[in-house]
Amino acid sequence: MKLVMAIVKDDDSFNIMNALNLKGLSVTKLASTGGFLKVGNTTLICGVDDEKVDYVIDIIKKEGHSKKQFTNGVNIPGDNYTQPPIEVTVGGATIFVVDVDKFVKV
Ligand code: 2BA
Repeated sequence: MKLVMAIVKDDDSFNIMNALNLKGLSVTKLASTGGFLKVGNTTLICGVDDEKVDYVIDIIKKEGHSKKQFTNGVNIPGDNYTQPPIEVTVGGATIFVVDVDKFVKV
């Protein structure tokens, strides 16, 4: 068994969860925050049999869209300099697949 952990945009999380649920797959949504932009994003965790991992990734790929976003200007402490905003491309999704040693429901 594998745990698919996908960091997605908040805007895409509803559609991704719906698509997974419609295919009979369970998913849990965690509120998370990106370290670079320091804005909210969503981490979805989905435990699946090994042979379904690519299927899950395909669903996330289909429902997750990338978007361009600007960073906030950052004040550097002790410095009169504010780092100017830069444009970055966020998503569609950042996905980690990890081995599950044990899966129990009691
Ligand atoms: P953030 O850390 O807020 O990053 C948002 C976007 O900013 C990133 O999009 C990337 O385009 C850019 N970015 C991130 N770090 C950067 C840096 N040091 N210098 C320049 N640009 C940078 P994505 O790559 O699509 O990542 C979206 C979110 O996925 C990230 O939000 C973070 O929450 C998560 N993430 C991405 N890679 C990760 C990793 N290796 N480990 C853990 N979380 C990750």
